[in-house]
Amino acid sequence: MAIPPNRIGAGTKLAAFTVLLAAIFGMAAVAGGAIGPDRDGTREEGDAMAGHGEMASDSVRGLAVSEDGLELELQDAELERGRPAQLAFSIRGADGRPVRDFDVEHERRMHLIVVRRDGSGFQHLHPELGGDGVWRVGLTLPDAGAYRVFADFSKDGQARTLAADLAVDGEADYRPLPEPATTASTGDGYEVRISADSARAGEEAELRFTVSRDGRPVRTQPYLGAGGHLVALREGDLAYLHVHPEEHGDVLSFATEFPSEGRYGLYLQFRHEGRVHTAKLTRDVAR
Ligand SMILES: [Cu+2]
Repeated sequence: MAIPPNRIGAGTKLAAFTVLLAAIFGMAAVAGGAIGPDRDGTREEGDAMAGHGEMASDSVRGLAVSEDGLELELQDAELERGRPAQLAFSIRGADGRPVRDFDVEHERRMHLIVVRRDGSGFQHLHPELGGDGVWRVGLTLPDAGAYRVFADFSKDGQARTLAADLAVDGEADYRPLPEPATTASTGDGYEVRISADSARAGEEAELRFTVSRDGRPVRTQPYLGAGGHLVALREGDLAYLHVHPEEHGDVLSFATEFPSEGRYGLYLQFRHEGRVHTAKLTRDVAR
């Protein structure tokens, strides 16, 4: 399952925000058509990178399944479609043993993002660490296809995102991201609106979201130590950014730096009335 580590830049911390960026390889552009989970020989790192030739190396953490001696190891890289399963994984250190001493970040020591290669089926989970050094979490994937699993954690004060592939058997029905829009529904009664300011590659952009329900503004509740969480995934290679907002209140404002031009899927998560809601929006970033 190992994808060779492929560093494309040194990590830097952007302002006071946690901006994690993992460039994911072995995922030739979804935009170019559906790629089956078991199609081999599609690991076109060079081509994939060429398409993002001016990727700002400073903001790219450039990591895949391993980085600086830490490696994400999924115990099982295949799940049965629609069947509740337990995903088990460990983070192994340079000595090959499971790491156990993680930092608490946003109230949890491990954040796990699971998403299908086309950006559908987003899940944000919080696994539990067992005494054996293995993280476990219940996971059901209703659709077939290739998924990316992002382990988002911090160790010794250093934020990391490692990612691995997970397959669900069957014929995958991949779809492109929806066209960009300024509003999205969470599917459970909330509407999210994004400010229309343009975002440019390599420049800090402020993304502002407002949440409403039945036409009335909603003030979100703190969720995992922040007013909201935003994950951005670049279409095609699923480069990953996780950003936290500047302020609480009626407007959730995220200072985000997109590493390159292109289309991104944005996943905004907020809490209201004790429940977590997710809205998905598409955003184009200009050169
Ligand atoms: Cu989390």
